[in-house]
Amino acid sequence: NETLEKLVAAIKTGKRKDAKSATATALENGTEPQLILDALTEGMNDVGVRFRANEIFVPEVLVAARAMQKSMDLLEPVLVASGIEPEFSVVIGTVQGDLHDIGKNLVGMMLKGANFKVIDLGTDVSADAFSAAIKEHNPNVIALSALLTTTMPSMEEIVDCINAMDTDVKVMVGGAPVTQEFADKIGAHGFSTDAASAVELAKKLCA
Ligand code: B1M
Repeated sequence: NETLEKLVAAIKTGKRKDAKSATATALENGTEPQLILDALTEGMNDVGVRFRANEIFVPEVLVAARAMQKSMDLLEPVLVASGIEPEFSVVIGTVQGDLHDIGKNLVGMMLKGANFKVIDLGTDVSADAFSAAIKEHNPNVIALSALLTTTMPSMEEIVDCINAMDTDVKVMVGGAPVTQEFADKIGAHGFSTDAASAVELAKKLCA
């Protein structure tokens, strides 16, 4: 699909306008939102590989992330357009010390697409902020994202704090360095490797 190839290229090179117009064209052509998401992930994965190989640096990664956000701005309403009142709610955030939000945003979007109410606390979210959000919103699920090995301890601290509260809320965790083994060790209720399986997991935790 030529449009999706253009989208992948726009993400790789951080071209915001191209990312936006390719996304708009793909949507007009009736492309499955999942295929558009796959193109975004492919572009961003390539950026990750080149960043690791020291071929590109933080500024290039940032423009790629912004191009991806432009595309996601158009994609989100399409995913959310189900119009049915959400039955379950999720509070999502990237853990304290961690500013990576692309994966978290994808998970949030997919959850909205699956008709969850999503309360997004953003990045660098403390245990206190999560516990305040539990009291305020009484969600079914808390979803924690971490992309740095150095912020995995924050994830553990937040899970400890939530598990010490008088609540039935279920905690799910994810992000590139997180494993099932780590999730089990810190007492999380679930782990998933990607945004699509995060939706399946959230459904299972709410059942
Ligand atoms: Co950073 N960064 N970064 N970075 N960055 C990584 C993560 C890194 C692996 C790159 C590398 O060096 N190889 C490395 C971490 C090393 C480690 O800890 N082992 C790293 C580093 C070191 C850093 C800095 C420390 C760099 C520096 O300043 N020296 C710094 C830290 C800042 C901070 O957070 N305090 C930093 C900064 C940045 C940018 C700001 C430049 C930018 C973030 C922009 C943004 O998010 N708004 C950035 C980016 C973009 C990356 C890479 C290139 C891409 C991450 C990404 O968005 N991937 C990344 C290298 C890589 O992963 N290839 C890297 C795409 C995204 C769709 O995937 O987030 O994995 P991901 O999400 C997936 C799954 O993991 C899962 O579903 C998603 C979709 O399938 N998932 C969940 C995620 N959360 C989930 C939650 C769930 C379930 C599933 O349930 C709750």
